[in-house]
Amino acid sequence: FFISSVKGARYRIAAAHDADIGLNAVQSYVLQENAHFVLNVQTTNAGNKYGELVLDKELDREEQQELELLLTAVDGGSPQRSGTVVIHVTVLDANDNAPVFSESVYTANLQENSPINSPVIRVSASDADEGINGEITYEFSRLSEKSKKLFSLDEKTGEIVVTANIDYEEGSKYELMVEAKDGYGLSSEAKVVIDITDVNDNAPEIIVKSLSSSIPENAPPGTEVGIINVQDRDSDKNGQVSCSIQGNAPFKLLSSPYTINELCLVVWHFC
Ligand SMILES: [Ca+2]
Ligand SMILES: [Ca+2]
Ligand SMILES: [Ca+2]
Ligand SMILES: [Ca+2]
Repeated sequence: FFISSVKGARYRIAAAHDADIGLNAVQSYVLQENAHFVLNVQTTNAGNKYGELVLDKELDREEQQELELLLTAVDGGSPQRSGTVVIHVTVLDANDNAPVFSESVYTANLQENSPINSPVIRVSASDADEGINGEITYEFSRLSEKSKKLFSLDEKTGEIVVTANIDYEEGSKYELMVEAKDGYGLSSEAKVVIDITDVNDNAPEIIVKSLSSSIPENAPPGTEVGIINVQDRDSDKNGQVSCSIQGNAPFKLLSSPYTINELCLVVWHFC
């Protein structure tokens, strides 16, 4: 028997042969107690008895791939005679398992400006079914246009690699949803979180916002001469800027009381 079925399914067993007739012929069948099948004995119009195996508790190939049942046919003669057969049952696979990811959330760190094809992370799912029922392919689901340009996913290996320049200043974190599908379309999802690490790839920029073209010679120390805006697109230490005036000029830079990125150029002392 090859079985792939739901509870209540019936499998007819060929009638046992008994050369005798009447009471001396087969009177009953007995099925050895087992976890999945019960026996249902039917009588044909001609009065012959045959057995039916009725699936009482569903089979799971992932739990048990084969089982053996002992069926005994008993006649009504005296002495009573019986014959026993072993019924081998092979359980066929049904696609009853979706792929399962090894993690529900994968996290990866990636340095900005990593070269094209740099590996980011490999996702992996398994499927308990066999053959095409358990064959997994990977793909992105609900991917933003931006992420689509930056990353690709190998549908066979689950490896995510870089496909374009990653700029921390454009985006410091990406969340991608990946899907694992088996051969018949059962699927599951996992999330991949990619944190981009900043690299010091931007020089500070100095913008003179205002500057007095002339200053009276008796201007007192502290007189504001100009406002300078200083910016560095990098983060943390990579974006911290220190400014100084070269040479021996009678000016000083003070941090602006109003804006974090601004400095005031003030008169300090005339020699
Ligand atoms: Ca299965
Ligand atoms: Ca499956
Ligand atoms: Ca940077
Ligand atoms: Ca910088």
